[in-house]
Amino acid sequence: MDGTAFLIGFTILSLGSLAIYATGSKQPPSRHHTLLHASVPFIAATAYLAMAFGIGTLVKFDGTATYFARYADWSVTTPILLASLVLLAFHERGSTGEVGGYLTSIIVLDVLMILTGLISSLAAVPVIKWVWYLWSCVAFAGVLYLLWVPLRARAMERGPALGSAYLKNVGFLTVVWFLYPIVFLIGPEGLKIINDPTSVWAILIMDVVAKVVYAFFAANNVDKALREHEDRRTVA
Ligand code: RET
Repeated sequence: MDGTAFLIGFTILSLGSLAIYATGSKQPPSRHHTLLHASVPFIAATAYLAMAFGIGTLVKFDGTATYFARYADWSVTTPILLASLVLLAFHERGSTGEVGGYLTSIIVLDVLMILTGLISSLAAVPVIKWVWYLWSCVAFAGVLYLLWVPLRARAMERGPALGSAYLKNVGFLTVVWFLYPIVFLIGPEGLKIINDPTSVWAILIMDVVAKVVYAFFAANNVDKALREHEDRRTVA
């Protein structure tokens, strides 16, 4: 794989990080969302730079590559994206025990999903590969359950404006995140239906959507909801 795609990824993601920070709210109560969302493409840009230089790239016996930098990126950035949603669901409410409990559970499941996906990518024996792939999908199901059931209920309790922003953000995130196990499944780490360059370009587009496009979409929904939420509080 030549480094062009990785360098393009590095450029888009680093400029994306700057743009998210420059245009995002710097005032409470949504400043932390800006910081969290700006840090995600910054971390990913670092991983793309490493991949462009071949750092952390392992070519296995069957000739396929595992990009360790990609898994390192995901194991840090996906928890940040989830933390932002948990904080939105509890916006300025919730005991530290409850918020901390949800944050810990969802991050543990998410990191397990990424690490077991990495093990699946490295496994040479097909049965072992698919057992780890399925185990990663179980962790993914746990993440989706927490987002769609208890956390959605908490967000809805915060009123219609915040509830609807939470739903829009979780809906977007769920659709994009579903593409990752599909590309893994059909890519060189799985059934080898698509080759390495195709899978690298597909993941690059998905990363830009999941980290940069999502950040603008989420910030727009959160800012609008917070304005409505504050207006309602002032009238009441
Ligand atoms: C793997 C392979 C094994 C099965 C599953 C996976 C899920 C990966 C996901 C990754 C999301 C990454 C994002 C990065 C951007 O910040 C590890 C591909 C379920 C959901 C959103």
